[in-house]
Amino acid sequence: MVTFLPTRPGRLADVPSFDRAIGGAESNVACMLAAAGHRVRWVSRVGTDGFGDHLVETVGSYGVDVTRVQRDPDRPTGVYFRTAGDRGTDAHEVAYYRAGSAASAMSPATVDLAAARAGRVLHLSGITAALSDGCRELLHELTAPGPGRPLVSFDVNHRPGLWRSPADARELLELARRADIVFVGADEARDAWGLHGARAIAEALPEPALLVVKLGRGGAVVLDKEPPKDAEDATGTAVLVRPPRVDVVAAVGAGDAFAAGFLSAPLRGLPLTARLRHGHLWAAAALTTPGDLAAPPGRAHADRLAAVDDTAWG
Ligand code: KDG
Repeated sequence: MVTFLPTRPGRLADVPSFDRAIGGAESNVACMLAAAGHRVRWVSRVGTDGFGDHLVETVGSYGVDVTRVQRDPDRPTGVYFRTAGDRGTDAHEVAYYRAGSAASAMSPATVDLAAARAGRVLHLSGITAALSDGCRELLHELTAPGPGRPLVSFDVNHRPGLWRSPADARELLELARRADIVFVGADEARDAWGLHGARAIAEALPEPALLVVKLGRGGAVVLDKEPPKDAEDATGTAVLVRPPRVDVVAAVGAGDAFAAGFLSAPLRGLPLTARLRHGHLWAAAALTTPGDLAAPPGRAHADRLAAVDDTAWG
């Protein structure tokens, strides 16, 4: 999706001009993982308009395989405008122009399912499920159990502005239950599902092997239901890591960056604590950037920071 970032703070009604950038939860994750050296494919649908060209070219310039991005001659590329939140808060206004967008025409019938399933990890977002009935069916298809299914990573990404009814939050819960790795903010679990705290979320989501609950400035906790594979995490099925302190410029995109950092670490065989630390470090890069998408920290630098002893991590 093309994102329009405000050139100055203030209400949407007052901001006079916007700068074009790119956003979109899955493409943000894809770009960061590719920038960090992983092989990544983005499967999506954009218009044949200039915004579609811009997206394909920009996402591709990060090293993401965009050859399976479809171009829809009849529907426009989705766009959204947002305001800048007050520094240090996530309060901002959003105006979506994506009803009837090219991406909303994705469905099990239009998407190349084999291309989507080809990687080791398939990362999906609840935002896509909210775009149309076809998109919702697509996510059900991709999360359905069956032979050849890659590891499914699902970021709940509850966006009340996109859903048509509050009951749609149930849909997110159902999709999350079918995933192997789930990312959810404690605040969105409270708002969408009325669940308070990591324990309640874990009880409502017993199926995923890995459940990552983000607690804002309190850090993130990962609940691992698989048997421990390494000495560091051998004693616990729950690991909490607090984030480093940063001066927040804009919080949008931090969740995607966290997911990308967390996913990057197991692809390199790193243990749970390191996964959370990488998630926080990548999120810090996004938190200190005005746009939705940030460059991930360099691998050597991130590894050095992730390896410092526990006291430095709160
Ligand atoms: O997580 C960041 C995304 O929310 C942002 O880039 C845009 O995908 C987006 C959305 O629909 O809010």
